[in-house]
Amino acid sequence: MTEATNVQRSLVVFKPDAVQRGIVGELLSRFERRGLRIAAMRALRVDRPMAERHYAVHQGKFFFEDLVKTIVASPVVAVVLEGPNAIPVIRAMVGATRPHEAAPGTIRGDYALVGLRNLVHASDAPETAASEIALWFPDGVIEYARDIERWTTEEGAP
Ligand code: FUP
Repeated sequence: MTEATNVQRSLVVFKPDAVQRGIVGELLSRFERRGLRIAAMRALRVDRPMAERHYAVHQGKFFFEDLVKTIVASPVVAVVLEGPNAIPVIRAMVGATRPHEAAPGTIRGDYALVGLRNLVHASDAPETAASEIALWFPDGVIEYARDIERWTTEEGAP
Protein backbone atom coordinates (compact mmCIF):
# COMPACT_ATOMS: atom_id res chain seq x y z
CA MET A 1 0.00 0.00 0.00
CA THR A 2 1.57 3.29 -1.11
CA GLU A 3 -0.67 5.80 0.66
CA ALA A 4 -3.76 5.95 2.83
CA THR A 5 -6.77 4.77 0.86
CA ASN A 6 -9.15 7.63 0.09
CA VAL A 7 -12.49 5.89 0.59
CA GLN A 8 -15.32 8.11 -0.65
CA ARG A 9 -19.09 7.97 -1.03
CA SER A 10 -20.93 9.30 -4.06
CA LEU A 11 -24.61 9.80 -4.80
CA VAL A 12 -25.58 8.31 -8.15
CA VAL A 13 -29.08 8.87 -9.49
CA PHE A 14 -30.36 6.83 -12.41
CA LYS A 15 -32.64 9.44 -13.92
CA PRO A 16 -36.09 8.92 -15.48
CA ASP A 17 -34.62 8.13 -18.91
CA ALA A 18 -32.59 5.24 -17.43
CA VAL A 19 -35.64 3.86 -15.60
CA GLN A 20 -37.90 4.23 -18.64
CA ARG A 21 -35.36 2.58 -20.93
CA GLY A 22 -35.00 -0.33 -18.50
CA ILE A 23 -31.23 -0.07 -18.21
CA VAL A 24 -30.79 0.77 -14.52
CA GLY A 25 -29.52 -2.72 -13.71
CA GLU A 26 -27.16 -2.68 -16.68
CA LEU A 27 -25.69 0.67 -15.67
CA LEU A 28 -25.48 -0.19 -11.96
CA SER A 29 -23.68 -3.40 -12.83
CA ARG A 30 -20.87 -1.37 -14.40
CA PHE A 31 -20.22 0.28 -11.05
CA GLU A 32 -20.47 -3.02 -9.18
CA ARG A 33 -18.08 -4.67 -11.62
CA ARG A 34 -15.59 -1.83 -11.05
CA GLY A 35 -15.57 -2.84 -7.38
CA LEU A 36 -17.76 -0.14 -5.82
CA ARG A 37 -19.98 -1.13 -2.91
CA ILE A 38 -23.69 -0.30 -2.70
CA ALA A 39 -24.19 1.53 0.61
CA ALA A 40 -27.83 2.59 0.04
CA MET A 41 -30.45 2.30 -2.66
CA ARG A 42 -34.03 3.45 -3.22
CA ALA A 43 -36.55 3.92 -5.99
CA LEU A 44 -38.60 7.08 -5.68
CA ARG A 45 -40.53 9.77 -7.43
CA VAL A 46 -38.81 13.14 -6.94
CA ASP A 47 -41.14 16.06 -6.20
CA ARG A 48 -40.51 19.62 -7.28
CA PRO A 49 -39.14 20.90 -3.92
CA MET A 50 -36.64 18.04 -3.78
CA ALA A 51 -35.63 18.58 -7.40
CA GLU A 52 -35.04 22.26 -6.70
CA ARG A 53 -32.90 21.43 -3.67
CA HIS A 54 -30.92 18.83 -5.57
CA TYR A 55 -30.26 21.25 -8.44
CA ALA A 56 -29.95 24.38 -6.24
CA VAL A 57 -26.50 25.09 -7.67
CA HIS A 58 -28.11 25.53 -11.11
CA GLN A 59 -30.90 27.85 -9.90
CA GLY A 60 -31.21 30.81 -12.27
CA LYS A 61 -29.46 29.13 -15.19
CA PHE A 62 -31.28 28.91 -18.50
CA PHE A 63 -31.60 25.12 -18.30
CA PHE A 64 -32.79 24.95 -14.65
CA GLU A 65 -36.51 24.62 -15.39
CA ASP A 66 -35.94 21.86 -17.95
CA LEU A 67 -33.66 20.07 -15.50
CA VAL A 68 -36.30 20.10 -12.75
CA LYS A 69 -39.11 19.06 -15.08
CA THR A 70 -37.01 16.23 -16.43
CA ILE A 71 -36.17 14.65 -13.07
CA VAL A 72 -39.76 14.85 -11.75
CA ALA A 73 -41.19 13.36 -14.94
CA SER A 74 -40.94 9.72 -13.87
CA PRO A 75 -39.44 7.64 -11.02
CA VAL A 76 -35.70 7.45 -10.46
CA VAL A 77 -33.38 5.02 -8.69
CA ALA A 78 -30.83 6.54 -6.30
CA VAL A 79 -27.82 4.75 -4.86
CA VAL A 80 -24.87 5.60 -2.68
CA LEU A 81 -21.71 3.96 -3.97
CA GLU A 82 -18.60 3.66 -1.87
CA GLY A 83 -14.98 2.82 -2.54
CA PRO A 84 -11.47 4.19 -3.01
CA ASN A 85 -11.66 7.52 -4.90
CA ALA A 86 -15.30 6.74 -5.69
CA ILE A 87 -16.15 10.31 -6.74
CA PRO A 88 -13.59 10.77 -9.56
CA VAL A 89 -13.84 7.10 -10.54
CA ILE A 90 -17.62 7.39 -11.03
CA ARG A 91 -17.39 10.78 -12.82
CA ALA A 92 -14.94 9.24 -15.28
CA MET A 93 -17.24 6.26 -15.83
CA VAL A 94 -20.26 8.54 -16.38
CA GLY A 95 -18.51 10.73 -18.97
CA ALA A 96 -18.88 14.34 -20.08
CA THR A 97 -22.02 16.31 -19.18
CA ARG A 98 -22.81 16.82 -22.87
CA PRO A 99 -23.26 13.29 -24.20
CA HIS A 100 -22.02 14.17 -27.69
CA GLU A 101 -18.69 14.98 -26.04
CA ALA A 102 -18.64 11.84 -23.86
CA ALA A 103 -15.99 9.30 -24.73
CA PRO A 104 -17.03 5.85 -25.92
CA GLY A 105 -16.67 3.45 -23.01
CA THR A 106 -18.36 5.90 -20.64
CA ILE A 107 -22.03 5.51 -19.76
CA ARG A 108 -23.03 8.66 -21.64
CA GLY A 109 -20.64 7.86 -24.49
CA ASP A 110 -22.18 4.43 -24.88
CA TYR A 111 -25.87 5.12 -24.16
CA ALA A 112 -26.76 8.82 -24.51
CA LEU A 113 -27.07 11.47 -27.22
CA VAL A 114 -28.31 14.73 -25.66
CA GLY A 115 -27.95 16.69 -22.40
CA LEU A 116 -31.40 16.30 -20.88
CA ARG A 117 -31.24 12.55 -21.54
CA ASN A 118 -27.86 11.86 -20.01
CA LEU A 119 -29.13 9.03 -17.80
CA VAL A 120 -27.10 9.52 -14.63
CA HIS A 121 -26.30 12.09 -11.98
CA ALA A 122 -23.09 11.60 -9.99
CA SER A 123 -21.66 13.76 -7.18
CA ASP A 124 -18.81 16.00 -8.30
CA ALA A 125 -16.92 16.60 -5.03
CA PRO A 126 -16.82 15.29 -1.43
CA GLU A 127 -18.76 18.28 -0.04
CA THR A 128 -21.46 17.95 -2.70
CA ALA A 129 -21.64 14.21 -2.09
CA ALA A 130 -22.19 14.72 1.64
CA SER A 131 -25.03 17.20 1.16
CA GLU A 132 -26.61 15.16 -1.65
CA ILE A 133 -26.48 11.94 0.39
CA ALA A 134 -28.11 13.76 3.33
CA LEU A 135 -30.88 14.99 1.00
CA TRP A 136 -31.55 11.67 -0.74
CA PHE A 137 -30.90 9.34 2.22
CA PRO A 138 -31.98 11.20 5.37
CA ASP A 139 -31.96 7.91 7.32
CA GLY A 140 -28.29 7.36 6.46
CA VAL A 141 -26.50 4.58 4.64
CA ILE A 142 -25.44 1.05 5.56
CA GLU A 143 -21.96 0.55 7.01
CA TYR A 144 -20.52 -2.84 6.12
CA ALA A 145 -17.57 -4.52 4.48
CA ARG A 146 -17.32 -7.32 1.94
CA ASP A 147 -14.65 -10.02 1.88
CA ILE A 148 -14.02 -9.26 -1.82
CA GLU A 149 -12.66 -5.84 -0.86
CA ARG A 150 -9.45 -7.49 0.24
CA TRP A 151 -8.94 -8.04 -3.53
CA THR A 152 -10.41 -4.81 -4.94
CA THR A 153 -8.88 -2.31 -2.50
CA GLU A 154 -5.54 -1.94 -0.77
CA GLU A 155 -7.07 -2.75 2.61
CA GLY A 156 -5.13 -5.71 3.93
CA ALA A 157 -2.76 -5.75 0.92
CA PRO A 158 -0.61 -7.54 0.00
P1 FUP B 1 -23.17 16.53 -14.62
O1 FUP B 1 -22.59 16.57 -13.24
O2 FUP B 1 -22.22 16.00 -15.66
O3 FUP B 1 -24.52 15.87 -14.68
O4 FUP B 1 -23.38 18.06 -15.02
P2 FUP B 1 -23.94 19.28 -14.20
O5 FUP B 1 -24.19 18.95 -12.77
O6 FUP B 1 -23.06 20.46 -14.51
O7 FUP B 1 -25.33 19.54 -14.90
C1 FUP B 1 -26.48 18.94 -14.42
C2 FUP B 1 -27.42 18.74 -15.54
O8 FUP B 1 -27.69 19.97 -16.19
C3 FUP B 1 -26.90 17.82 -16.61
F1 FUP B 1 -27.37 16.58 -16.39
C4 FUP B 1 -27.42 18.39 -17.89
C5 FUP B 1 -27.87 19.77 -17.55
N1 FUP B 1 -27.14 20.82 -18.26
C6 FUP B 1 -27.71 21.36 -19.38
O9 FUP B 1 -28.80 20.94 -19.78
N2 FUP B 1 -27.05 22.36 -20.03
C7 FUP B 1 -25.83 22.83 -19.60
O10 FUP B 1 -25.27 23.73 -20.22
C8 FUP B 1 -25.25 22.24 -18.43
C9 FUP B 1 -25.95 21.24 -17.79
